[in-house]
Amino acid sequence: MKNEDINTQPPEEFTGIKFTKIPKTAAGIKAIKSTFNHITEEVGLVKGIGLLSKINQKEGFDCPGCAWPDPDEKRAFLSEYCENGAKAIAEEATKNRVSPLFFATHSVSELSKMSDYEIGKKGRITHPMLLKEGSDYYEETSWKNAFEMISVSLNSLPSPDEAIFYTSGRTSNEAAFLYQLFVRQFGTNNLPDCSNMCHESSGVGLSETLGIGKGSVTLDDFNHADLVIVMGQNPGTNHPRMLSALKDTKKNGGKIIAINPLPEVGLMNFKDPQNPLKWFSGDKLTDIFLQVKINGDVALLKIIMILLLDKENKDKGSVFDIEFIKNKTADYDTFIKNLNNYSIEDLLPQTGISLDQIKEAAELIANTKKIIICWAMGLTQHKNAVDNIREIVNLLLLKGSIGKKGAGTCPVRGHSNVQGDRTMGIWEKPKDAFLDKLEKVFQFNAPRNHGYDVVNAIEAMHQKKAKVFIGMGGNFISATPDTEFTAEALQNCDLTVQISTKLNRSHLIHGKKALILPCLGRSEVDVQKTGEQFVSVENSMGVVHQSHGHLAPLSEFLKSETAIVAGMANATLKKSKTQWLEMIGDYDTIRNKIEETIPGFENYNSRVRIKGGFYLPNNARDNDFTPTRSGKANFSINKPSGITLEKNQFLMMTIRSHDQYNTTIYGLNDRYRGILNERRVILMNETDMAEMNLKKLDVVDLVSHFKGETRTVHKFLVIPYNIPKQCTATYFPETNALVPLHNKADISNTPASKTVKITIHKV
Ligand SMILES: Nc1nc2c(c(=O)[nH]1)N[C@H]1C(S)=C(S)[C@@H](COP(=O)(O)OP(=O)(O)OC[C@H]3O[C@@H](n4cnc5c(=O)[nH]c(N)nc54)[C@H](O)[C@@H]3O)O[C@H]1N2
Ligand SMILES: Nc1nc2c(c(=O)[nH]1)N[C@H]1C(S)=C(S)[C@@H](COP(=O)(O)OP(=O)(O)OC[C@H]3O[C@@H](n4cnc5c(=O)[nH]c(N)nc54)[C@H](O)[C@@H]3O)O[C@H]1N2
Ligand SMILES: [Mo]
Repeated sequence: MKNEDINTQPPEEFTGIKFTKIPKTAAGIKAIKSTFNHITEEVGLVKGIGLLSKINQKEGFDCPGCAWPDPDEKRAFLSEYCENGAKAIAEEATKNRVSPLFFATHSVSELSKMSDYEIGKKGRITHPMLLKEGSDYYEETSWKNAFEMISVSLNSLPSPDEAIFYTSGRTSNEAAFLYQLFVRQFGTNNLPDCSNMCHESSGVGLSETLGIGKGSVTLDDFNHADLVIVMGQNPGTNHPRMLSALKDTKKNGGKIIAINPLPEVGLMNFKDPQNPLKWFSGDKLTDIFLQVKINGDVALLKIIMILLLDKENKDKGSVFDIEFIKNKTADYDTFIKNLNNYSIEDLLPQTGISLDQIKEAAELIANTKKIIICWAMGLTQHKNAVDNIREIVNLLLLKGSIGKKGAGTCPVRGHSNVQGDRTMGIWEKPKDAFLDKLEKVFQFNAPRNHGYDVVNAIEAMHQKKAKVFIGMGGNFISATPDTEFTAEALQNCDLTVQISTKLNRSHLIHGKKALILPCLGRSEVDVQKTGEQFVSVENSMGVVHQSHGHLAPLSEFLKSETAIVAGMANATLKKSKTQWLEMIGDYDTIRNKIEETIPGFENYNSRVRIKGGFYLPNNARDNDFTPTRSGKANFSINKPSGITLEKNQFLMMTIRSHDQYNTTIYGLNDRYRGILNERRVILMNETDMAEMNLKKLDVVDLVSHFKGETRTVHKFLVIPYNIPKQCTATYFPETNALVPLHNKADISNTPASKTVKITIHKV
């Protein structure tokens, strides 16, 4: 089989677009209907209801949908799920199977011609599978064989740094801890993870300014906030349970400001699906909507802070928290001096918002004391993404809105254990203190050189500096930028290994040899030597808690991720002093080692058994900023994006539809944006369309422009939409091929998937 026979991207075919009225509110009855449709179709109704009743219950399993926390206290039956969480569960508990017979009758090249939606619907993988060199068909193999092949490939590399070990963010603490231990005993820090493409910019910006790369708020803070600002986030689709927290803020008299290029339905209004009395009326959520241009956030925040400073200068102490600034922060004067260099007139055009509206928001901010700022990918995936985050911190510091009840930072994480994986040491840039401890507990010499992150890993494989790729979950080819380049990188490898639940495109874009290692999902029972095990995860607010599967595993050939790591390590590391196979007999022994290694996990095994789990230490929450360089919370100097567009150029953001989980496409509808049964669309401003002579449903090609290079994707339908001028939106992964690998954030190296310069060409 030749690489030319393989499709690296979804087919350029339309699926039959339909439109529906954009709803005024999110959730409500339609969400419940959609939940039950997905559950019934994939799982069957009776089993499906049983499953829903276990999601996010204290004795149940952690929803793989997102990292939004569960209430510490009350959790009613069937309460802690949402439409999209239920879809995530339905995907995992699906009746459909990808068996050895399926692989014998479907070649890799044939499967690659399908859309991601079709590939995903094929279902769960049941057996370990091997693709031999030159073959177009995966064949069944044994676990022993698979582990042996991995061992031989890894051990024949001239240097351990020629292997790459990716992690997606669903992996449990126990599996992640063993995985990084295996990789470091093997001898490398090449541990890129999905976080590199996600909240890396938040981690970098927050660590520098506040001394911790995680958010500071707890769920209860939403009950006490005067104001919640939601920036660059679409919670109605991606974190639906967050809407309940926003509703609580409103109930207690707080206000909400939304900052987004799109008037996302879930942010504007909400019907609580768990409160039938509100199914019809709904709650208004957003009080002030600032429809910012893509990447206009630093300019907007600067205008707000200039207005606040004006007011403060007229009446000292009326707006800023002077005590807090004096006692707890550093570099205030430098910050103010720099702010004075900017003029509202220069900044305003970059925001696309009227000054009156910004004044209204500034007035609200001036008059409130307890502010929470929430954000997600709309801020982290830009060239100046770290500036975005630090500028948010500046605003919070001026207001003293950190380290107190009802106030603080809230980067809303994506994958359900992405934060926990980092805590466990899945990081290409580990701190020395962590490695020192690891060496002591496990008696080996840990590698000290920093490893590859996602972007550098792709580069290394492309340059043939890395030859083995192992993916612990995720879908590397479809999640990463620059699809064609990344495909070449993966195809350069000698061996690619994917540890997966479901079939995806990364099984089809492979190295010379490839393995698929099928693993248990969250919802399934995990039995080891000492009996049934549970795992633990950390949510977006630093609560560590149990996750306990209930369903019978779908095939006797599945292994838990933890057991797969132990199997790989045991086969590969001949001289390891770690008792890999014994450790997985009882996950308590792994947790004991985590406790020995990582601060904050004292009495892990007993505290994780307390219903609801326990909070990890968080210095920013405790109003303690000593871990920073200055020992205080740091003001910082940040710049507006400064992006310039030539005539007929547009900025494109690649976003999620309502019916997808990252690269897993649940369905073809984006109900909250009124677009049904089609993903190959580009949302455009109507005036821009008129100037370009484009009409609704015109077919266009999209060309991205970066440092003289161009990249093209074909056949997209133009949709007029309420979006600022010169801004456009498309769905990922269909347009990832347009995102240049080197179009990335400063410092955090996160692909700038929300600021892609494009031109639009009618075909
Ligand atoms: N159902 C479902 N849930 C999910 C996921 C999923 O795919 N499906 N993915 C999970 C993961 S891994 C993550 S990281 C999160 C992602 O959650 P989100 O970050 O909400 O996801 P995106 O669709 O990327 O949405 C980005 C939002 O930012 C806005 N935006 C884009 N550019 C800018 C900008 O320059 N400024 C501002 N202010 N706004 C901007 C967009 O209009 C959009 O509303 O969700 C998690 N939860
Ligand atoms: N253009 C563009 N690109 C983006 C983004 C964007 O906004 N725009 N967002 C980025 C973000 S925020 C993220 S987080 C990444 C996501 O990147 P990834 O995490 O790599 O991608 P996912 O689509 O979440 O991975 C889905 C696959 O994970 C496997 N899987 C599911 N559950 C499990 C499990 O329990 N165990 C194991 N071992 N495997 C499992 C299934 O086989 C499934 O096919 O994508 C990034 N890419
Ligand atoms: Mo993410």
